[in-house]
Amino acid sequence: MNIVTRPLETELPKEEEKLTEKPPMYEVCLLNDDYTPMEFVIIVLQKFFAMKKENATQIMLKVHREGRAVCGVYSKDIAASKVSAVLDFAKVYQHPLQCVMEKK
Ligand code: TYC
Repeated sequence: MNIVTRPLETELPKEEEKLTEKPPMYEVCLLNDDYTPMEFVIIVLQKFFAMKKENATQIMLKVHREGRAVCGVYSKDIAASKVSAVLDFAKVYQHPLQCVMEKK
């Protein structure tokens, strides 16, 4: 529908909505497993999610007890690079640590 035939009041607000829509954000989560050492997970949280040791310990324990926890919320690109960095780091040390991103 072009600008001449388009009904003014029905179409215009939708177009404006699109312009003001915020980009989606993604949660980056760590998943529990039985083999990755707790101390290694704490290091990951400090190194890649800028957590202090006390907070990193709490998040690690949440993952350990509940199966997963959110480590941070980022734009799509930053979330994807956090996931890759964590998985690469775990691979180097041969730990099976899993990290995923999920649209909020
Ligand atoms: N469950 C692991 C252990 O008992 C610790 C662990 C915590 C592993 C968090 C992964 O994301 C994780 N050694």
